[in-house]
Amino acid sequence: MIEKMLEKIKQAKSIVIIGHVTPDGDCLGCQFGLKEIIKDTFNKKEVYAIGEESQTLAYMGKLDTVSDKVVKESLVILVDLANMERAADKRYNTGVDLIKIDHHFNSEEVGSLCYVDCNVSACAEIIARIAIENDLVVSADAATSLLTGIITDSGGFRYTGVSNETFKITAFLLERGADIVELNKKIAMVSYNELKIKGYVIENMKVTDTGFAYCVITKKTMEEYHVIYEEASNAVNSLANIYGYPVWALILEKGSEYRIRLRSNGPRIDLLANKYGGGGHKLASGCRIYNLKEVYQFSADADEVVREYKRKEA
Ligand SMILES: [Mn+2]
Repeated sequence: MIEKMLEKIKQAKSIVIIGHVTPDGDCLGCQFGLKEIIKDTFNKKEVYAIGEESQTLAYMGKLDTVSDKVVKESLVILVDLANMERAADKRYNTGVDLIKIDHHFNSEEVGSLCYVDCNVSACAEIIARIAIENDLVVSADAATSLLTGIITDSGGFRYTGVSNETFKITAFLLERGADIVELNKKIAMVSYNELKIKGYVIENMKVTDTGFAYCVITKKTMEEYHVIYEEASNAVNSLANIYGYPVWALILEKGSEYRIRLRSNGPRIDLLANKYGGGGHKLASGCRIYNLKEVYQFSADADEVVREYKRKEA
């Protein structure tokens, strides 16, 4: 499959790389990293990374803007994108050909080639592995982008999916010039307002009887704390690792709905997310509800997941 993929890349007149909406470090890391690798390996190939920017990850670079005509003439590569409704550019289907590289559980199968490996910590790990195995050119910038993906998606080498392979790949990226100390510094930086909203989350968290911890952040609260949606949503892990509360979530108002960022260090919660029209990984998923009344039902369902888990554990 990888050989075919590289052949398609080689043959393509131009390439457009698309990730998901509200991009994280892995999404943008894959977009910038893959773009750089293709440009450096296949001389003079036109490669564009398009989609949504992230204010908090702006140090990674600027995305491109392309006309409909360019997309139509291009091979489109999707990265770190499980469900097509989350595609950061809706023109993904208008290209000459479509391929996909992803690491999400329940990743939608699309395109003429769809390479999904859910055993890795980050999509960036797959791209780095392809580069290593096929002797593609990986510059220091590309290595930095891919390592950003690995570090952010693995929570600093702490989450499921981290393996000896992850460290071998990381060693390779360091050899190629990625500066892990600098990178960790950048990733760890928070704004004053971001820290304050974390305080709000801890102060205003609710818990259910059995062990689900959550906090609702409305648009009004975001305004009061002068944070944008991304900054507020980064506070999800302020509720992580509390004894007795293996499942936690942030419920954030966005537009006319509420996005739920659901996390676990025990029971799998992707099925719960599925029930609410979302999905993701076994221990990190997302879904949405449409009004605050639904919070009661959602927390009751999450509580039930924890109850079942604790019953089995006992
Ligand atoms: Mn990812």
